[in-house]
Amino acid sequence: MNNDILAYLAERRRVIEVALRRYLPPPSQKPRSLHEAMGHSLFAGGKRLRPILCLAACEAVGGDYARALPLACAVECVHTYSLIHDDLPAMDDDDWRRGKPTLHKIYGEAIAILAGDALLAHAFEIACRYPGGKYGTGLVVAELARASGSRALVGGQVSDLEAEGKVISVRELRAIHLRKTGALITAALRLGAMAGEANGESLRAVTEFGRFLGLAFQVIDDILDLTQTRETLGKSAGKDLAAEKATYPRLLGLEGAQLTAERYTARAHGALAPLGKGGAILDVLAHHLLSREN
Ligand code: GRG
Repeated sequence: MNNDILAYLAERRRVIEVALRRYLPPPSQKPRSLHEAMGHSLFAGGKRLRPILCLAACEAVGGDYARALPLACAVECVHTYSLIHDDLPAMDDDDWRRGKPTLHKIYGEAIAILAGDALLAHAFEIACRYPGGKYGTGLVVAELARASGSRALVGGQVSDLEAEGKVISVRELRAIHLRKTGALITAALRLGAMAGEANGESLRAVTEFGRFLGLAFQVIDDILDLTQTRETLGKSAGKDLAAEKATYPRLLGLEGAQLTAERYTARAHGALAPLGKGGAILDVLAHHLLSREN
């Protein structure tokens, strides 16, 4: 099964890379520095987790994944913008991302900020290519906007920054993770399910799955930050401890955090029941993410 999932992931990554290259302005287009910088981050070797989940959710509800491709690529552009901005000196001040020096280290802060801005705008241009169906284009674009905004990704990032150096409860930490990490993962799944013309019950199931998968993903991210090297992660390790960040391992210990990730994955599994056999690929992906090393 492990070989099967690795082959599936490689194939999906290939489909997504081809589509992203088609949608992104070429580096030959002016201003070259900006388009080069956008491409540098977008093609630096990310796992493509969110777009893969988007395509898988479309298929899980019986749809043709090709319909979800613009939405999957739009989500990856939002995610990549958020990483570029998160790495800036004003935020996490990171030197490494996806195994390469961070964008501001190569192109300077101004271009890194602007490349992030342009990727965010570009995400919405791509999302508007979704032709609509049972769920109209306006509805899916609004879904992506909400997941990217002040009540989700950006708001979660602000709460995360404000929690640095403070003692917070597991409940408060979970609320941050649901927005900072979970909202975009959930949106990727929901957008895929919408492109697959999901019925109300299936859309609710995919949403519940996304919430628990997002939480499990972040807990594992916290564990990896403590236990892995920069070479394995492709980004700096041990940053959370240095920044006195509230994390699951800090609040629950490493073993407690691992158990929590397993519990969240079990809840994600449980949420898939209404999808029947269609949900199998989402289940396999959730368990694969639990044992990831980067
Ligand atoms: C700047 C608006 C704004 C938001 C930043 C992305 C983010 C929010 C913060 C990054 C720090 C962090 C550890 C976030 C939680 C987990 C996460 C998003 C990890 C990175 O995602 P992966 O592992 O990355 O899917 P790749 O590079 O594989 O795409």
